[in-house]
Amino acid sequence: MTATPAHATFPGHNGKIVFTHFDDADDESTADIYTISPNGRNLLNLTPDSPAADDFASWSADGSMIAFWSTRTGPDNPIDPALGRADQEIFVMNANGSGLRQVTKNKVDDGGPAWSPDGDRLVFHRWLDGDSQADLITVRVNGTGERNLTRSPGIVDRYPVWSPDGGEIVFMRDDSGFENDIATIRPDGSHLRALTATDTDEEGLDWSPDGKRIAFHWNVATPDEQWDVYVMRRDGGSPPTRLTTAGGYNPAWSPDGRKIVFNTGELFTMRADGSRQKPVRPGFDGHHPDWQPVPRDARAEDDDD
Ligand SMILES: [Ca+2]
Ligand SMILES: [Ca+2]
Ligand SMILES: [Ca+2]
Repeated sequence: MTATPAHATFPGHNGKIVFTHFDDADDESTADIYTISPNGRNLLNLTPDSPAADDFASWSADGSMIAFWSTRTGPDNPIDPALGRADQEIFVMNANGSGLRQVTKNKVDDGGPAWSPDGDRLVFHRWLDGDSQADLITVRVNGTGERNLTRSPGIVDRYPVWSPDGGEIVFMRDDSGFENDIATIRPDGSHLRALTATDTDEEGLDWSPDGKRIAFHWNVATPDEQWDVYVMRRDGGSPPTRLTTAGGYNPAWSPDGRKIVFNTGELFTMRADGSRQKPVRPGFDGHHPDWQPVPRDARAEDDDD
Protein backbone atom coordinates (compact mmCIF):
# COMPACT_ATOMS: atom_id res chain seq x y z
CA MET A 1 0.00 0.00 0.00
CA THR A 2 2.88 2.38 0.58
CA ALA A 3 4.58 1.80 -2.73
CA THR A 4 2.13 2.23 -5.56
CA PRO A 5 0.71 5.63 -6.50
CA ALA A 6 -1.05 6.82 -9.61
CA HIS A 7 -0.71 10.41 -10.64
CA ALA A 8 -0.56 12.38 -13.81
CA THR A 9 1.35 15.61 -13.68
CA PHE A 10 -0.32 18.06 -16.03
CA PRO A 11 1.57 21.14 -17.27
CA GLY A 12 1.33 24.54 -15.57
CA HIS A 13 2.94 26.57 -12.80
CA ASN A 14 3.86 24.73 -9.62
CA GLY A 15 1.15 24.74 -6.96
CA LYS A 16 0.80 22.81 -3.72
CA ILE A 17 1.81 19.21 -3.10
CA VAL A 18 -0.96 16.84 -2.02
CA PHE A 19 0.06 13.70 -0.12
CA THR A 20 -0.98 11.05 2.39
CA HIS A 21 0.05 11.31 6.04
CA PHE A 22 -0.01 8.50 8.57
CA ASP A 23 -0.28 9.66 12.18
CA ASP A 24 1.00 6.22 13.09
CA ALA A 25 3.31 4.65 10.51
CA ASP A 26 2.14 1.20 11.62
CA ASP A 27 -1.54 2.02 11.08
CA GLU A 28 -2.49 3.07 7.57
CA SER A 29 -6.21 2.56 8.27
CA THR A 30 -6.65 6.14 9.50
CA ALA A 31 -4.58 7.90 6.81
CA ASP A 32 -5.47 11.49 5.90
CA ILE A 33 -4.82 13.66 2.85
CA TYR A 34 -2.83 16.87 3.32
CA THR A 35 -1.60 19.70 1.15
CA ILE A 36 1.62 21.65 1.69
CA SER A 37 3.54 24.36 -0.15
CA PRO A 38 6.78 23.14 -1.75
CA ASN A 39 8.74 25.25 0.76
CA GLY A 40 7.21 23.26 3.65
CA ARG A 41 4.74 25.91 4.80
CA ASN A 42 0.91 25.93 4.83
CA LEU A 43 0.43 22.33 6.01
CA LEU A 44 -3.31 21.53 5.87
CA ASN A 45 -5.30 18.34 6.63
CA LEU A 46 -8.08 18.06 4.01
CA THR A 47 -9.78 15.05 5.64
CA PRO A 48 -9.69 15.78 9.40
CA ASP A 49 -13.21 14.43 9.97
CA SER A 50 -12.55 11.02 8.43
CA PRO A 51 -11.39 8.32 10.86
CA ALA A 52 -11.12 5.91 7.89
CA ALA A 53 -8.29 5.61 5.37
CA ASP A 54 -8.09 8.39 2.78
CA ASP A 55 -5.27 7.88 0.28
CA PHE A 56 -3.77 8.28 -3.22
CA ALA A 57 -4.82 11.83 -3.95
CA SER A 58 -4.50 13.05 -7.54
CA TRP A 59 -4.89 16.61 -8.90
CA SER A 60 -7.14 17.47 -11.82
CA ALA A 61 -5.38 19.13 -14.78
CA ASP A 62 -6.62 22.62 -13.78
CA GLY A 63 -5.58 22.09 -10.14
CA SER A 64 -9.08 22.78 -8.81
CA MET A 65 -10.02 19.26 -7.70
CA ILE A 66 -8.57 16.15 -6.04
CA ALA A 67 -9.57 12.51 -6.59
CA PHE A 68 -8.71 9.87 -3.96
CA TRP A 69 -9.93 6.61 -2.49
CA SER A 70 -11.44 6.19 0.93
CA THR A 71 -12.94 3.53 3.19
CA ARG A 72 -15.11 6.11 4.93
CA THR A 73 -18.59 4.86 5.75
CA GLY A 74 -21.80 6.52 4.65
CA PRO A 75 -25.26 5.81 3.21
CA ASP A 76 -23.60 4.66 -0.02
CA ASN A 77 -20.70 2.83 1.64
CA PRO A 78 -21.81 0.59 4.54
CA ILE A 79 -19.47 -1.56 6.61
CA ASP A 80 -18.87 -4.99 5.02
CA PRO A 81 -18.98 -7.53 7.87
CA ALA A 82 -16.52 -9.77 6.01
CA LEU A 83 -13.97 -6.94 5.80
CA GLY A 84 -14.75 -5.29 9.14
CA ARG A 85 -14.74 -1.99 7.23
CA ALA A 86 -16.37 -0.31 4.28
CA ASP A 87 -14.78 -1.16 0.95
CA GLN A 88 -12.64 1.35 -0.97
CA GLU A 89 -14.57 3.86 -3.08
CA ILE A 90 -13.40 6.69 -5.33
CA PHE A 91 -14.20 10.23 -4.14
CA VAL A 92 -13.53 13.74 -5.43
CA MET A 93 -13.27 17.00 -3.51
CA ASN A 94 -12.24 20.59 -4.09
CA ALA A 95 -8.62 21.62 -3.61
CA ASN A 96 -9.39 22.88 -0.07
CA GLY A 97 -11.23 19.70 0.98
CA SER A 98 -14.77 21.05 0.51
CA GLY A 99 -17.42 19.69 -1.85
CA LEU A 100 -16.88 15.97 -1.19
CA ARG A 101 -18.60 13.63 -3.67
CA GLN A 102 -18.60 9.81 -3.86
CA VAL A 103 -18.00 8.56 -7.43
CA THR A 104 -18.17 4.73 -7.14
CA LYS A 105 -20.79 2.76 -5.19
CA ASN A 106 -20.24 -1.01 -5.01
CA LYS A 107 -18.96 -3.87 -2.83
CA VAL A 108 -15.40 -4.22 -4.12
CA ASP A 109 -12.24 -2.19 -3.59
CA ASP A 110 -11.65 0.68 -6.03
CA GLY A 111 -8.30 2.49 -5.89
CA GLY A 112 -5.62 4.56 -7.56
CA PRO A 113 -7.69 7.26 -9.30
CA ALA A 114 -6.27 9.72 -11.85
CA TRP A 115 -7.94 12.36 -14.04
CA SER A 116 -8.38 12.65 -17.77
CA PRO A 117 -6.77 15.87 -19.04
CA ASP A 118 -10.19 17.38 -19.89
CA GLY A 119 -11.47 16.65 -16.36
CA ASP A 120 -14.48 14.69 -17.62
CA ARG A 121 -13.43 11.20 -16.55
CA LEU A 122 -11.41 9.36 -13.94
CA VAL A 123 -9.40 6.19 -14.49
CA PHE A 124 -8.80 3.82 -11.57
CA HIS A 125 -8.36 0.13 -10.77
CA ARG A 126 -10.94 -2.24 -9.36
CA TRP A 127 -10.17 -5.48 -7.53
CA LEU A 128 -12.21 -8.42 -8.80
CA ASP A 129 -12.24 -12.14 -8.04
CA GLY A 130 -10.56 -11.77 -4.66
CA ASP A 131 -7.02 -10.52 -5.16
CA SER A 132 -6.36 -12.44 -8.39
CA GLN A 133 -7.64 -9.78 -10.80
CA ALA A 134 -7.65 -6.01 -10.99
CA ASP A 135 -9.04 -4.21 -14.05
CA LEU A 136 -8.75 -0.62 -15.24
CA ILE A 137 -12.03 1.31 -15.21
CA THR A 138 -12.92 4.75 -16.50
CA VAL A 139 -15.99 6.64 -15.29
CA ARG A 140 -17.46 10.12 -15.56
CA VAL A 141 -16.82 12.23 -12.48
CA ASN A 142 -20.57 12.06 -11.72
CA GLY A 143 -20.29 8.26 -11.45
CA THR A 144 -22.02 7.33 -14.72
CA GLY A 145 -20.66 5.71 -17.87
CA GLU A 146 -18.28 3.11 -16.43
CA ARG A 147 -16.04 1.34 -18.97
CA ASN A 148 -13.77 -1.62 -18.21
CA LEU A 149 -10.60 -1.25 -20.32
CA THR A 150 -8.79 -4.50 -19.56
CA ARG A 151 -11.05 -7.42 -18.41
CA SER A 152 -8.04 -9.56 -17.61
CA PRO A 153 -8.69 -12.68 -15.45
CA GLY A 154 -5.59 -13.67 -13.47
CA ILE A 155 -3.82 -10.37 -14.24
CA VAL A 156 -3.50 -7.44 -11.85
CA ASP A 157 -3.60 -4.06 -13.64
CA ARG A 158 -3.30 -1.12 -11.26
CA TYR A 159 -2.45 2.55 -10.74
CA PRO A 160 -3.35 3.92 -14.17
CA VAL A 161 -2.15 7.40 -15.13
CA TRP A 162 -3.61 9.37 -18.04
CA SER A 163 -1.01 10.95 -20.34
CA PRO A 164 -1.10 14.77 -20.47
CA ASP A 165 -2.13 14.67 -24.16
CA GLY A 166 -4.97 12.27 -23.32
CA GLY A 167 -3.90 9.65 -25.85
CA GLU A 168 -2.63 6.90 -23.56
CA ILE A 169 -2.92 5.51 -20.05
CA VAL A 170 0.18 4.05 -18.42
CA PHE A 171 -0.24 1.48 -15.65
CA MET A 172 1.37 -1.31 -13.65
CA ARG A 173 0.67 -4.83 -14.95
CA ASP A 174 1.38 -7.96 -12.89
CA ASP A 175 0.76 -11.07 -14.99
CA SER A 176 3.17 -13.28 -13.02
CA GLY A 177 1.79 -12.94 -9.49
CA PHE A 178 5.28 -11.78 -8.56
CA GLU A 179 6.32 -8.45 -10.04
CA ASN A 180 5.00 -5.50 -12.07
CA ASP A 181 5.84 -4.28 -15.54
CA ILE A 182 4.91 -0.97 -17.16
CA ALA A 183 2.25 -1.03 -19.88
CA THR A 184 0.14 1.44 -21.83
CA ILE A 185 -3.35 1.26 -23.26
CA ARG A 186 -5.52 3.74 -25.11
CA PRO A 187 -8.50 5.16 -23.20
CA ASP A 188 -10.87 3.14 -25.40
CA GLY A 189 -9.16 -0.10 -24.27
CA SER A 190 -7.27 -0.72 -27.53
CA HIS A 191 -3.53 -0.92 -28.26
CA LEU A 192 -2.33 -2.62 -25.08
CA ARG A 193 1.48 -2.41 -25.14
CA ALA A 194 4.23 -3.49 -22.71
CA LEU A 195 6.94 -0.87 -22.10
CA THR A 196 9.01 -3.14 -19.84
CA ALA A 197 9.30 -6.90 -19.51
CA THR A 198 11.69 -7.33 -16.60
CA ASP A 199 11.67 -9.88 -13.82
CA THR A 200 12.07 -7.01 -11.35
CA ASP A 201 9.38 -4.72 -9.97
CA GLU A 202 8.41 -1.38 -11.56
CA GLU A 203 5.83 0.71 -9.69
CA GLY A 204 4.71 4.24 -8.89
CA LEU A 205 4.30 5.72 -12.36
CA ASP A 206 3.99 9.36 -13.41
CA TRP A 207 4.12 11.13 -16.78
CA SER A 208 6.31 14.17 -17.21
CA PRO A 209 4.14 17.23 -17.99
CA ASP A 210 5.46 17.26 -21.60
CA GLY A 211 4.40 13.61 -21.92
CA LYS A 212 7.82 12.49 -23.13
CA ARG A 213 9.03 10.60 -20.05
CA ILE A 214 7.77 8.32 -17.29
CA ALA A 215 9.10 8.38 -13.73
CA PHE A 216 8.73 5.32 -11.50
CA HIS A 217 10.26 3.52 -8.58
CA TRP A 218 12.07 0.31 -9.31
CA ASN A 219 13.31 -2.50 -7.16
CA VAL A 220 16.24 -3.68 -9.22
CA ALA A 221 17.16 -6.12 -6.44
CA THR A 222 13.87 -8.12 -6.49
CA PRO A 223 13.16 -10.06 -4.30
CA ASP A 224 15.48 -8.11 -2.00
CA GLU A 225 14.57 -4.47 -1.40
CA GLN A 226 16.34 -1.54 -3.01
CA TRP A 227 13.76 0.88 -4.36
CA ASP A 228 14.92 4.01 -6.13
CA VAL A 229 13.44 6.60 -8.47
CA TYR A 230 14.13 6.22 -12.19
CA VAL A 231 13.06 8.01 -15.36
CA MET A 232 12.65 6.51 -18.80
CA ARG A 233 11.48 7.67 -22.20
CA ARG A 234 7.85 7.13 -23.12
CA ASP A 235 8.81 4.69 -25.85
CA GLY A 236 10.99 2.69 -23.45
CA GLY A 237 13.75 2.84 -26.06
CA SER A 238 16.77 3.47 -23.80
CA PRO A 239 17.81 2.28 -20.33
CA PRO A 240 16.12 4.14 -17.46
CA THR A 241 18.13 6.87 -15.68
CA ARG A 242 18.52 6.40 -11.93
CA LEU A 243 17.83 9.59 -9.93
CA THR A 244 18.14 8.43 -6.30
CA THR A 245 20.57 6.08 -4.62
CA ALA A 246 19.46 6.15 -0.96
CA GLY A 247 15.90 5.01 -1.63
CA GLY A 248 12.89 6.72 -3.14
CA TYR A 249 9.26 5.99 -3.94
CA ASN A 250 6.30 7.51 -5.72
CA PRO A 251 7.87 10.19 -7.93
CA ALA A 252 5.62 12.97 -9.23
CA TRP A 253 6.81 15.71 -11.57
CA SER A 254 6.31 19.40 -10.87
CA PRO A 255 3.93 20.94 -13.43
CA ASP A 256 6.76 23.13 -14.82
CA GLY A 257 8.78 19.96 -15.46
CA ARG A 258 11.84 21.16 -13.54
CA LYS A 259 11.45 19.15 -10.32
CA ILE A 260 10.24 15.84 -8.94
CA VAL A 261 8.70 15.19 -5.52
CA PHE A 262 9.08 11.71 -4.04
CA ASN A 263 8.90 10.03 -0.65
CA THR A 264 11.11 7.98 1.56
CA GLY A 265 8.72 8.10 4.55
CA GLU A 266 8.92 11.88 4.38
CA LEU A 267 8.58 14.02 1.26
CA PHE A 268 11.62 15.18 -0.73
CA THR A 269 11.94 17.38 -3.78
CA MET A 270 14.80 17.29 -6.28
CA ARG A 271 15.58 18.72 -9.64
CA ALA A 272 14.43 16.53 -12.50
CA ASP A 273 18.04 15.38 -13.03
CA GLY A 274 18.20 14.07 -9.43
CA SER A 275 20.30 16.92 -8.00
CA ARG A 276 19.46 19.15 -4.99
CA GLN A 277 17.49 16.56 -3.00
CA LYS A 278 15.96 18.14 0.09
CA PRO A 279 13.12 17.34 2.51
CA VAL A 280 9.91 19.36 2.16
CA ARG A 281 9.11 19.29 5.89
CA PRO A 282 11.76 17.37 7.83
CA GLY A 283 10.36 14.74 10.18
CA PHE A 284 6.77 14.88 8.88
CA ASP A 285 5.52 11.55 7.51
CA GLY A 286 4.44 11.77 3.86
CA HIS A 287 3.53 9.32 1.08
CA HIS A 288 2.06 9.26 -2.45
CA PRO A 289 2.63 12.90 -3.43
CA ASP A 290 1.15 14.67 -6.42
CA TRP A 291 2.01 18.23 -7.49
CA GLN A 292 -0.81 20.70 -8.21
CA PRO A 293 -0.86 22.35 -11.64
CA VAL A 294 -1.70 26.05 -11.42
CA PRO A 295 -2.93 27.81 -14.58
CA ARG A 296 -0.18 29.81 -16.26
CA ASP A 297 -1.99 33.12 -15.72
CA ALA A 298 -2.20 32.52 -11.94
CA ARG A 299 0.41 32.90 -9.21
CA ALA A 300 2.74 29.97 -8.53
CA GLU A 301 3.50 28.73 -5.02
CA ASP A 302 6.63 30.11 -3.38
CA ASP A 303 9.58 27.79 -3.36
CA ASP A 304 12.87 28.48 -1.60
CA ASP A 305 14.88 26.88 -4.38
CA1 LIG B 1 -8.67 9.56 7.48
CA1 LIG C 1 -15.91 0.07 -3.97
CA1 LIG D 1 8.95 -6.09 -14.17
